[in-house]
Amino acid sequence: MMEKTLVILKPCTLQRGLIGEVISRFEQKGLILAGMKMAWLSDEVLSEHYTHQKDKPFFQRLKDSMNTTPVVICCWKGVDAVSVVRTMIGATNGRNALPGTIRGDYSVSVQENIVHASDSIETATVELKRFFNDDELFSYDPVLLSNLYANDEI
Ligand code: IDP
Ligand code: MG
Repeated sequence: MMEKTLVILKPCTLQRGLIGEVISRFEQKGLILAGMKMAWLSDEVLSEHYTHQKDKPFFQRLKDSMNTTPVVICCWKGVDAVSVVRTMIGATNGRNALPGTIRGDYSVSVQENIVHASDSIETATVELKRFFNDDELFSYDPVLLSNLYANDEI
């Protein structure tokens, strides 16, 4: 199924000059860029975004790290995009993430792990609403669609 998923390029990625590298990985895979912006996330938004971690000892430190700089927020589209992106980013802890994955190639940390990506279709829907207004997500004809997918895949 054609899906949209949310990716946040974290402050560590901005500071290390890896924004272009990471965006290139998704582009080269064949994912379709449906939205992109820069934003400085507030503690309130981060509390909502990381609510599943609110009882963890690292919760405040994680939020603080996420608002040391602005972040780059993307919406990527594709068949099974949610699971494709999760597979591409690798395990949460960069030290365990396999080489070839984004975290495996660029991170040695569990917290400073380059990207956030939605972990399910339901989460993606909620997270895209959290970070994008309707008019900030774009639908257009990717000219190479027939080179990315067979007819029966889309
Ligand atoms: P995910 O980003 O792979 O989906 P989650 O379990 O949803 O992982 O955790 C959200 C974020 O919280 C991680 O990306 C990471 O930055 C941070 N995090 C998770 N576990 C730890 C930890 O044990 N220590 C510090 N930060 C953590
Ligand atoms: Mg998660």
